[in-house]
Amino acid sequence: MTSPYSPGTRVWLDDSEQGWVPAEVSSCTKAAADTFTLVVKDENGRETTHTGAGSSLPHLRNPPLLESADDLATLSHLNEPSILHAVQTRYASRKIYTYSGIVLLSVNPFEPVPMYTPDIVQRYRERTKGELEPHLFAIAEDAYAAMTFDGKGQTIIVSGESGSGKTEAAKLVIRFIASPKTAQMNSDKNSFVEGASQVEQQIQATNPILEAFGNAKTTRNDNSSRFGKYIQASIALRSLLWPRLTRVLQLLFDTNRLIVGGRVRTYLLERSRLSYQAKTERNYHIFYQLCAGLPSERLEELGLDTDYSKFHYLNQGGPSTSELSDRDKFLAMRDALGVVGIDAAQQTSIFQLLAALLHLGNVSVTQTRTDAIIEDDDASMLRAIEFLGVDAAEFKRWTIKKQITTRSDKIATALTASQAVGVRDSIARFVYACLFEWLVSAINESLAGRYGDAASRAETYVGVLDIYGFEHFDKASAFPMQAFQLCLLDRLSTLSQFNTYVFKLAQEDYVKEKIQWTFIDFDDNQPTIDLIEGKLGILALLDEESRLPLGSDASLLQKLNAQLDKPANKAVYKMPKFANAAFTVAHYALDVTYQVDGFLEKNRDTVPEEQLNLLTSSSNAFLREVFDVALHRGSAEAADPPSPGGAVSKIPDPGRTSLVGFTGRTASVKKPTLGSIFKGSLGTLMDMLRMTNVHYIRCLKPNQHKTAWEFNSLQVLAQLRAAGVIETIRISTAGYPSRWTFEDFSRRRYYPLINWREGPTLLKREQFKRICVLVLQKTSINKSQFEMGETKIFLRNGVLGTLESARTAKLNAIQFLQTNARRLIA
Ligand code: AOV
Ligand code: MG
Repeated sequence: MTSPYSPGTRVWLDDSEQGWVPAEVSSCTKAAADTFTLVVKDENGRETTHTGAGSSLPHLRNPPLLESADDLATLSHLNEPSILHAVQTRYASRKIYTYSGIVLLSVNPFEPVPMYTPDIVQRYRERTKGELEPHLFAIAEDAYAAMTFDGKGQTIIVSGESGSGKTEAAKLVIRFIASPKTAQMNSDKNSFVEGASQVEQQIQATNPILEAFGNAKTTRNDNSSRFGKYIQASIALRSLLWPRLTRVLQLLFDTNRLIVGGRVRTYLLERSRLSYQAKTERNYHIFYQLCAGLPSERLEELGLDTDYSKFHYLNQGGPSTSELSDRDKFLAMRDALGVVGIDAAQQTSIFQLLAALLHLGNVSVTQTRTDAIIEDDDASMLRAIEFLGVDAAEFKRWTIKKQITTRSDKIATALTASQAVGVRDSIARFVYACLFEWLVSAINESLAGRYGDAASRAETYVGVLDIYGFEHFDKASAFPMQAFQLCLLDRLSTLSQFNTYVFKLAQEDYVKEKIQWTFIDFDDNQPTIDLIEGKLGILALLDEESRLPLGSDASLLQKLNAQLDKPANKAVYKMPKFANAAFTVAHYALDVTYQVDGFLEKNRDTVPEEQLNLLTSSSNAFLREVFDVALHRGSAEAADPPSPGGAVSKIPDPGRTSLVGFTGRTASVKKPTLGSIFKGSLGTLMDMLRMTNVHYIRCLKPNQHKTAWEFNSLQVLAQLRAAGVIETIRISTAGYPSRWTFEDFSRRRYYPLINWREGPTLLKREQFKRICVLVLQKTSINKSQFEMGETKIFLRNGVLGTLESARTAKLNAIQFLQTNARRLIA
């Protein structure tokens, strides 16, 4: 075996600070069969010696031509340092987007970049992905084109850790899709697009609303999404009669991007934030917006104050240091409410309900030796119950007492102060979660679209999935949000469709070019999925334990260990050595240790029955409507327009499970736990993803301090690994990562490598294919390393690097000859 190394070969050396540093081989000797000794000099002239075989030797560095390639899949040497280097070099020259096969990598710039202006939107319209610089608009256009072509629904999945830019990316994609084809777009990203149709405006209006109610400042992101969302824009294909012909016509004339409606799904809003915020974090933006944005007379009516530190639910994180302008956001949010048809009266009711929650949080609970006490004239309680429309005595009673039903009797027993505070907070969380559901439902009603001539249209859609990024690892939010995100990643990595999709594009080309091709197998993540979602998996055991009257976190852990800590699960389930109330799950992205304390309570997260009855029979008509919609979400869905049949009309509904926690008021209905809601929404989401074509945007966070243009290599590397970027490229490059047309390969690049006498004649006769063969022969490239198609040449990973070095050597030699010849003549 010959060595890929020789003096001058460019390589990467491990470095504890930067990951890797560039270096060059100064000598290479054979130590034994397949084993070589390399002397390598790094950038700073430091020399090191390495002996080994294969991958234990330093990674090869790509030729300069490829080092900052648009698409990492075209890298000749596909190794971690080369991938990291490409992303980093591009970022340093202000290129935040890089393709990685079918995935778009996006590195957060942490400052506004002039990349989303109306003219850039227009530029990416109707262009294919490779034509222009990598951009998320190209991914959106790609999805749009695929949808127009085969009528199939499309999903763009945006993933990445907290603060990496998912929500911004999702917004931009939606803006690209829901903006008029030619009209001027307003470059101010927070205002609506001029010339946009009503439905386009409504789709865009969902953002300021959902962000106000579902985003909050966390330590990692000033505008962190605390819920998952899937927004889809429904697009009409013209006629059902001749769908194929219509599609062709549409491709030809693409006269209208006719958005006829939209739909929003949300997943698992973080409820704990309503009553508890960690240091430096905030509650949901809407509360601060309200305090900053309402006119003073309205504030007074609601008992609110611009100084929100008076409210327990707003002051636990300490003084707010958010730079977000709450007042401006409030105005934009209110306009957006108007756009989706939530009128002034409803807005007033919403604000009153929010004020009620803040007062509720200030209800003071004290304790006698045994019992919890709330004073009858507690001003906060009086305000809260006034706005909630419930009876003071009843409310008070069921906050400080608990009803126990025995076989013959109902007995009220006293709660402790901390238990009573627990009840108080559970009410606030419950009402807020219902209000959020109501908003989503109101938005969907307005987005349901105008189906005047529905019969003549087939409908399909482009959707964007934006979930919360994981955090490292705040106990308060670890369950269930974190688990949901990680499980979704687990599922995505296994989703067979994803894998086939990776290959699909490559495969199409192979078939077209008549290349031999067999499928490759790869590891999947099924063991982790079974561990969590299986019949006797973590969620099932958690649910079982939650339903036992005497269930506890400790007994849950015992059950988990008894059931899951066995040899078959060795790789995915672990009992940590030192933490004793915890268990560890090997997720796709990383191992996570879950602390069990509070698990059961979080999973149950329910309001006492008596309080629920009180609330649902409130004298506040708006609140009753909120419960009605939230608790019977299924019925709100029934208002959807009928789908007009045909292959594209079966849009599964990932949101049908009510996420609030109750499916009905009748006692016979089992109250779903968070765990089962979680499992349900994950399942329906996956079903939907399976039915669509999936496109991926992976966001990367270049540093933890949100500093513009600062790139921390080790942190980015960790994210690339966790996201499986390298694995994905490996799979997608297992075939032939480089493909060139015969002409590009021969005339444009490697023509210098063949015999100088033969070249010109062949070029003249346009024998490009013949030149390709000659180049490969000349450079002794093994037959297994390439494949000749009908019009293209396909190269295995690594071949391009060899060719590039040979070409450089040849050009240097020619230059040397020329210089010397000139000298001789002179
Ligand atoms: P996330 O959605 O991934 O976090 P965001 O999309 O909220 O992250 O981005 C965080 C912040 O990064 C934004 O508020 C912007 O300041 C900045 N940012 C992101 N993308 C861009 C961009 N393309 N151009 C300029 N600035 C950008 V979380 O929701 O916390 O997981 O749960
Ligand atoms: Mg977000």
